[in-house]
Amino acid sequence: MITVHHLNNSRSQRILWMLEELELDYEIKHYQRDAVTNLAPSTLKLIHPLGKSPVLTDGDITVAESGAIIEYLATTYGNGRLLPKAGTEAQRQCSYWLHFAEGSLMPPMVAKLVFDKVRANAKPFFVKIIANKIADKVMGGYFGPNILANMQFIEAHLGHNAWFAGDELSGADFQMSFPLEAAVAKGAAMQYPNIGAFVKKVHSRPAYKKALSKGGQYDYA
Ligand SMILES: N[C@@H](CCC(=O)N[C@@H](CS)C(=O)NCC(=O)O)C(=O)O
Repeated sequence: MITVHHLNNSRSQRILWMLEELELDYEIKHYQRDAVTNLAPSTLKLIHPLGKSPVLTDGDITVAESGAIIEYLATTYGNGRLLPKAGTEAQRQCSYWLHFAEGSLMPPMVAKLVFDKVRANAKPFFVKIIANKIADKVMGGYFGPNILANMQFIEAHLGHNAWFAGDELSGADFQMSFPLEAAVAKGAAMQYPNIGAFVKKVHSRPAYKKALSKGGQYDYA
């Protein structure tokens, strides 16, 4: 039996969506973030040493990392669905975006989240001034321009592609859904209409809705 070790409000939601698209039987083991630290409970480390979600177990097999889980599910249960044929342009695109989501897009987004928290929590007043100056310098000099370039690049790609790998839904779309949902939840659809339309299209799919009803708390849908 496939089990998804699922943390509330997390990247794990995209795995539930994929499982629903594949119409597979699976169970969900729910884990709750700590209310103060937002971290996963230490029990998740019993499943995988890093204690991050998603993690999937399938009999004796344990798979961590969203991209690896998506590839595992598509190659094991996809019957040719959700991973384009090897050697095609669609396959190269699918592979590119599968890696891009966690390799290029998420790191500056997470850095922004951390700096926003530093700004919000720095006390007393003079520490806040210094914290803001450091955050402005790092965000303005590095992470900010990277986020902008990434978002403009994705927006242009979605301007002439229905899905990330071309005409068909693929593993790349599950992987890209989480960062784009997070961006849209913060208002990105105004500036990036193609990204807004992509997230809306994802949210309208019956499989996505089913996954959402099973996954519990998820603030980005
Ligand atoms: N690159 C990993 C990232 C996994 C990850 O950081 N997951 C977050 C949830 S979105 C998590 O488990 N956070 C809780 C923690 O770090 O304790 C993936 O895509 O699976």
